[in-house]
Parts: sequence; C-alpha cells; structure tokens
Amino acid sequence: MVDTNEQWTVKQARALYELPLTELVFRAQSTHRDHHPPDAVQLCTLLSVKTGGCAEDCSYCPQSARHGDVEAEPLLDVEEVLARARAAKSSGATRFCMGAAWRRARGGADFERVLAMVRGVRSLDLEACVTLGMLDADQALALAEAGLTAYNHNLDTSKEFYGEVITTRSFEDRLDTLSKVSGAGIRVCSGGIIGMGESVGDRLGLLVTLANLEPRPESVPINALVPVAGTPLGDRPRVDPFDLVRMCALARLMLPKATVRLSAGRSELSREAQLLCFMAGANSIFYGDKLLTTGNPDTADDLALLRDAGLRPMRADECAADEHAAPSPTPRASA
Ligand code: SAM
Ligand code: DTB
Ligand code: SF4
Repeated sequence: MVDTNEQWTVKQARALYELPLTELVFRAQSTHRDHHPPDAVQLCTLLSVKTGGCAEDCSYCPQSARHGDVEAEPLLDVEEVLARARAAKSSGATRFCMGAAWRRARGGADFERVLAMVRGVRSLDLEACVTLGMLDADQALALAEAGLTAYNHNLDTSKEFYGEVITTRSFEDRLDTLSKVSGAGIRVCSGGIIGMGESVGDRLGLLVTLANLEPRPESVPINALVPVAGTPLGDRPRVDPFDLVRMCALARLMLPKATVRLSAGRSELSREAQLLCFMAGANSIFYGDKLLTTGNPDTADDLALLRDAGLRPMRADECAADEHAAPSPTPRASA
C-alpha cells in the first residue's frame, strides 16, 4: 500500500482501479477496518435552503437558470430549517447538510441567516455542513465562528474534463474556495460525480487531486449522475454500479481516514450494489426522501437495508469529525 504521506499519482491509482473487483474490495475493506467502525454508516440529511435560479451552467444540475426547470425559490427561514434539522435528528441523522443554489455565497442579510442556521443546527448537537458555492476568506471565518463542521464544495471531475461540464467557473476557482475553507479551520468535504461521459483517467485524476490536497478532505461524496431531463446530461446512460463500487474503494484506499459518502444516485442502485459500496469502504449515505431537488430512497428502506445487512447508523460520538478534530479557527477579531 502507498504511504499516505506520499503524493498519489494517476499510475498508482490506475493500478488499484484495474485490480479484480473482489481484490480491490477486499483491500478497501481491510483499510476501512483500520480506521473506522466496520458496521457503522453515518446518516446525513440534506436540505435545499435556497433552490433554483443559479447563475452557473453546471451541465448536470437542474438548478441552473440556464437549463434547469426547477422553480427559483427564496432562502428559507431559519425556523423552518431548524424544524427540519430537529426532525432529521429524531429520525437518526447525525449530520445536517444545507445546500444553496448560489454561484458564490451571498453577503448581507442572506449570509447572516445562513450563519443563524449553522448555529441553530450545531445547538442541536448535529454536525453542520453547508454548500453555498464560492466563498471568500471572511465568509469562511464567519462560518467557522458559527461552528460549521464542514463545507462541501466538490471538484466534480478531473481538471482536464472539468471544462466539458462547467464553463462559468474554473477548476482553480474550486481549489481556491477549498483553501479558504481549510484556512479558516473548517473541514473540507469534496468529491465528485461519475457518469458524465468522463474517462476512467478523469475519475482517477479527480481522486488523485483530492488525495493530494493539503489538508486532505475529511469527507468525500461520491455521486452517480442523476440524469435530469432538460439538463445537457439528461440523456446520459445509467452508471454501471461496479464503477461506483470501484470509486468508493479507491476513495477509501487513497483517503483512508475520510468519511466516504455514497451520495446521489442511490435510488437507481440495488440493495446488493449499495452493500458492495459499503464493503468497499463507503460509510455514509444521504438519508431522507429527497436530495436537493431529486429523489432519494425512503428512510424506512434505508433503515431496513442497514438492519438486514447487520449494519447500524453511526452514533454522534463516532463521527469522523470528532475523531480527526481540525485546528481551531482563527478568531475573527485577530484575523
Ligand atoms: N451551488 C453549490 C455548488 O455547486 O457548489 C452547492 C450546491 S450543488 C447542487 C452541490 C453538488 O451537487 C454539485 O457540486 C454536484 O457534485 C452535485 N450534483 C448536482 N446535481 C447533480 C446531479 N444531477 N447528479 C449528481 N450530483 C449532482
Ligand atoms: C454532494 O456531493 N451531493 C449532494 C450534496 N453534496 C450537496 C447533492 C446531490 C444533488 C443531486 C441532485 C439534486 O437533488 O438536485
Ligand atoms: Fe449552481 Fe451548484 Fe447547480 Fe452548479 S451545481 S448550477 S453552482 S446549484
């Protein structure tokens, strides 16, 4: 196995990707057990706090004003969001993730409202994650002060394929936002999507970039494209579940301590395919009937899947964010 302090190369990643799937899953499961409880899956609930009307042109996304047919809605009220967070907690989630269809986080009253959402979610003893688009350094510090656990900002794909998917902001913009996030002491959640027409090399390039980030992401969402009618990628064929298993296994081997999140696309996955992803080291799912705008399996089905497989929801005290505590944020006053 490659020393985790070394920089990963695409060649090393490809050698893993090309292993027989049984061997790859075996290795990934062995690494998983060195760092994580073998039977626990973190349940995270997602809520779109600002839906639709986004200025970006991400080809996969139904919330882009350029091609999506999702109605634009205003930012939700804090109380409504907290009611949803309380419900998520009582149904077993330990992390609450809030997404906004923004190119970059809005300033002013909208940002203050997001800070109040973060403080409120943290006061419920839930992990809080937000994804608001690009951030500046002051916004990152304010989110850190509000107690944000992690900021989600996906690289989505390789640097080389990125321009085929998004033209309105660059791969470097994404890396810049991630460095603002980690610079403020907030944990980085960053992953990608497969099934957009990228090559295996692009998938490996994405994982190599993520694994070589300093600090490494503590959370890596692996999304299978949900093809949405009306988006440029609406006609893409379904992802081969084995490819998703391989991505989970590589993410586990290349980022051993991270929480690997089996994210969008589970509605199309059989229970057996999801179980293979768990064997390959995925240890989190989005839990709730909806992702941001598209469907997700029923919570009852997810609980039955875990129960039938002898797995269990991860307890709050086991979550990786506590185990791998990030440095304290720089106090705003002294920044
Ligand atoms: N606007 C913010 C941004 O893009 O950073 C946050 C919200 S955005 C919807 C969050 C992530 O959802 C995207 O980076 C992408 O990885 C994922 N996503 C969006 N649409 C998807 C789809 N149709 N299938 C799979 N993943 C999708
Ligand atoms: C991530 O990587 N996947 C989630 C979360 N982070 C924000 C979002 C998936 C969105 C799928 C399409 C939709 O529901 O609009
Ligand atoms: Fe906007 Fe995010 Fe959708 Fe891109 S992925 S169009 S930035 S909401």
